[in-house]
Amino acid sequence: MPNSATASARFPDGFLWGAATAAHQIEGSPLADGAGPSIWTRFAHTPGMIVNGDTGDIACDHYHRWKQDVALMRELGLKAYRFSTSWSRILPEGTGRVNQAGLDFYSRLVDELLENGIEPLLTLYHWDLPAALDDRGGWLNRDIAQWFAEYGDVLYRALDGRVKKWVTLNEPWVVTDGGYLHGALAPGHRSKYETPIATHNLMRAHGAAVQAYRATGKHEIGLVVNIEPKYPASDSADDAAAVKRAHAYMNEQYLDAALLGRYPPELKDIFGDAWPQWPQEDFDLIRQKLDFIGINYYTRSVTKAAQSYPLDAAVVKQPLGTYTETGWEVFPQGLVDLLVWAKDRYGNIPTYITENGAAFFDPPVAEGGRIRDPLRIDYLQKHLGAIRQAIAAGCDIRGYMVWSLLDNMEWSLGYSKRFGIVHVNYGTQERTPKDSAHYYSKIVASNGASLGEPLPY
Ligand code: GBH
Repeated sequence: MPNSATASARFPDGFLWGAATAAHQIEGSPLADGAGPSIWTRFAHTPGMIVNGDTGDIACDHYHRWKQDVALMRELGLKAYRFSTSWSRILPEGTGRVNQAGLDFYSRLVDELLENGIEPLLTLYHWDLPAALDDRGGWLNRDIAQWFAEYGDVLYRALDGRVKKWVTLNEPWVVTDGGYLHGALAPGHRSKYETPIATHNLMRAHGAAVQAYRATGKHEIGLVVNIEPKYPASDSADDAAAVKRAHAYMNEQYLDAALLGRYPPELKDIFGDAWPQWPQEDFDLIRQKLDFIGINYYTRSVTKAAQSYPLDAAVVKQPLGTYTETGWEVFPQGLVDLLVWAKDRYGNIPTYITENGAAFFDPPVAEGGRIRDPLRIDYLQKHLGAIRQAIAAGCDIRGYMVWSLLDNMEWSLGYSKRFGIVHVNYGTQERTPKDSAHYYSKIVASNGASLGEPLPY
């Protein structure tokens, strides 16, 4: 497609510009006001699991500073805010008794957002499973589909109407790959046998929560997945096969289940005797009509065949590539490729980019409170350009949420990596918008028109 066509293409009217966070990464006070512990509270307090022994006990203290954080979003002109609710604040045992104080916290937050003209997007599950449910098998217990639907129902009844965009799960791939296969994330298991079971129960829970939403909710619900396009390291048949496996495992597995009612056949080759046969009625539960999908995009991977457990594939570092502080390659074209792929495979379902962003080392706060983060600005500019290209190619993209509003608790990397467009001083809890926040703010105000302007460096 000619560059002139993409350069003149505009973002659609009403494009939803926002920022994203997740409960455990910013709130702190995980046990306040009657909340039960989650697997992340437990994991972070298990020695050796998090870099520097960090925990989410204080994080960004958003649990107390939510009002000022909403004021900050308003100053930046954000039109939307994607956040997640903590299941064990609302249902301390995961099921049964509702903790009203936990529910009230989110109800106040939603009211404050609406009063400031910011649309809430609520994610039910961003990885912080109630510890009480983990004690009953967690994602390995088939009953979790009902537990999750019950939790969703409590929130739908309390907030639907005020919240009009709901997300069931954030990145089920990360939940199982990190939590059940490689063990770097809570609950820290390492089992090829458990992984497909956890995946399947996540997808059944997703389906059950959508079903419950249709019974009471009147607005929109969808699923958020992380997608990383896979490109072959060479033109060998072995590398092509490795790409197919990696792509099926990470990218097709969840959307195929949710939207097509099946898993890609490569999964059987990957998991071998650990791959179960599932009854057809499970897929009838999993496959529900969705109002939208959310895609989180950070990077691509160039993939080669290699001995690895259980994928037999490895990522090849690119000698001329640019990498962020988490070691992920900056590759905006991958976002165009994946959005076009998703449109063609799943039928152009309304799509939000629900996360995109990068960790870079930021210099200390300079005089005048300025934080120069040119690499993050460059990252945002290139990825927003990619989205504009995908829109020009016919993809139905409705909005963009930068990851993240605030520097925050980067899971097992603790506070060592900063993804925020707003800097957080963890000693004082002072928030300072970085240059990227001011840059993004202009983009939001101009509905993307300022993207064509020269960068402020
Ligand atoms: C998201 O997941 C999470 O939703 C969010 O909570 C988190 O803070 C944010 O990203 C930043 O990490 O090593 O080159 O093979 C990110 C999903 C999946 C993206 C694994 C990077 C590995 C790339 N990630 N992927 S590579």
